[in-house]
Amino acid sequence: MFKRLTEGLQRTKANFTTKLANLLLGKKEIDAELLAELETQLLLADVGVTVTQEIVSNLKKRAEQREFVTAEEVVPALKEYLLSLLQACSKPLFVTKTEIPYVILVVGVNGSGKTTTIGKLVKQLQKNGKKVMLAAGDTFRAAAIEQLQIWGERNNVPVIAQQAGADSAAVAYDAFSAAKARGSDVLIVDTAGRLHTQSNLMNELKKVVKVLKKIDANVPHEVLLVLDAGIGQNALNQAREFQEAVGVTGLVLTKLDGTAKGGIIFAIAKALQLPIRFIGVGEKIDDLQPFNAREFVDALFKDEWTN
Ligand SMILES: Nc1nc2c(ncn2[C@@H]2O[C@H](COP(=O)(O)OP(=O)(O)O)[C@@H](O)[C@H]2O)c(=O)[nH]1
Ligand SMILES: [Mg+2]
Repeated sequence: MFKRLTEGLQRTKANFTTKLANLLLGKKEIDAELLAELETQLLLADVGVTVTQEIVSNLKKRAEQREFVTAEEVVPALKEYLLSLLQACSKPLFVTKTEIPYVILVVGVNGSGKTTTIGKLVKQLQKNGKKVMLAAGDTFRAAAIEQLQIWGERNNVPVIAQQAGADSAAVAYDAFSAAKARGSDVLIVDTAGRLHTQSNLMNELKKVVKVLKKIDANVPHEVLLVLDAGIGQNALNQAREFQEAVGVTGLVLTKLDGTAKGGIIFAIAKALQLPIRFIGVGEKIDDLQPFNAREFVDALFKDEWTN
């Protein structure tokens, strides 16, 4: 798992940790030039303006107080700061035994990795002995329904679906009733990521939530927003929109393997303050990993910094 994580983070490592290591290691003085360079590199790694400014001004102050003399001494402090940012968001998804079925609504824009994440998640839940059911709530295209059905067959779990163009709230309602009737432990509802307009999409998602709440006010127990790490700062705007429409309770950050912009995770942690439940570091089933802040930071800094 840790090996997959380090491999998956290669590009981000090259764009982030390797460059920072080159900048900070060796007996260099901490001066304005070095701090300016550090600022640039953090921004280029998509860590975001807020986090970058906070880091740089904090380090500057500590350098002025002579807490650090050489640039190398900054390294542990930087790692510590990044870790603390992520630790605040390191809360694994906990599927309760009392809420049956435990309902997970999966949202996110088209192509972010919702359906694939669901497929991988099913496998993990099954490993933990859970009986899972899926709902094909992305009714926008027939291919989207089929894609979920293929994952259902692969994992041998039932998929509640209607034809393309059907009302996704009706699919979710049917699926919830079916999951109750058949004693499923977990129901995962897939949704569309694109409709004719963005406001149509948000209205559809709101309707899905409203209809589910008619049966049980506590449902969905988890609204999982899937974000493609490769889109950089746009992820923040997307998250805010979904947050406003349906109240996101957890995040999945996918495609960290395909991007050098993995530093976005720090911007996301700082700006959204939402639990990061899983990260995607590849297309294989084990490439969806429960998020662990310390492991993530260790993987990112592995071989670059031994401190
Ligand atoms: N490399 C990589 N590809 C991923 C990851 N997660 C999803 N994908 C790919 O992203 C594409 C879109 O995924 P899909 O689940 O269909 O997105 P959806 O439209 O949100 O349901 C597919 O080709 C997936 O295989 C990941 O973590 N890493
Ligand atoms: Mg999909």
